[in-house]
Amino acid sequence: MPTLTLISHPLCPFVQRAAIVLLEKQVPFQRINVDLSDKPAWFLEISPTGKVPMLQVQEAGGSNEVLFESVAICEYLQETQPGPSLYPDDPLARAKHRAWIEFGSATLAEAWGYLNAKDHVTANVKATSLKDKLAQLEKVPSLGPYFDGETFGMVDVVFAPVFRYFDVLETDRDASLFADFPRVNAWRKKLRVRASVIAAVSTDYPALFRAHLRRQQVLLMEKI
Ligand SMILES: N[C@@H](CCC(=O)N[C@@H](CS)C(=O)NCC(=O)O)C(=O)O
Repeated sequence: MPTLTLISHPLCPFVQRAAIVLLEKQVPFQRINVDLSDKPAWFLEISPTGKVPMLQVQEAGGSNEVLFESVAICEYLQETQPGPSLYPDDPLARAKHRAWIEFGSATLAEAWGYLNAKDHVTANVKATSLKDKLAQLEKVPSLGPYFDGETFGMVDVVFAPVFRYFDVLETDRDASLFADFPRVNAWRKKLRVRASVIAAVSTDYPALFRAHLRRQQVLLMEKI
């Protein structure tokens, strides 16, 4: 088995995807955090995008490869590591899951825009877009307790870091975002107690996330 090193940042939701997959599959790995505000030369040397996550794959024979892009990393782990499959076997179902993963990335972007809004107009626009996404999820027949019923899978992996933001804040304003979507809300609560989801971030994640929002002087700062 190769030695795996996840090149990370403590707050990055894309890093969390790879960490959750590694933890679900119980694969040993090391983690190295990179200061994204002052990227080290070694990181810029190996990263085509200058972004985390990256996964360093060191084979016992000496070869050393580096992967970038969270979805590519998750798919590599899914295909190479033992442990429970995070995709359905049926190709049609699998394709649907991949489409919802893309939807998860769009939902993450709306959530991030909402949380980082510095004025009421932007916050309201982003809240509306986010609620549109939650409304679509609410209609998914398989939803509950996980995205695909009883089986935890890659769509859950992608949504867990999105929901984590709101779990940390839990302000009245954010609770109201989920109020009209009881099935999504129950899903969110199921994901936040999953061992791999909990272990994907450090225990100081809530403090680091709040500090980030304060530094950005976001509108929500009044609430945290
Ligand atoms: N599409 C990429 C997105 C990764 C990404 O945006 N990572 C952020 C941190 S959450 C980053 O490294 N940003 C540094 C930069 O853009 O300079 C993926 O899925 O891996």
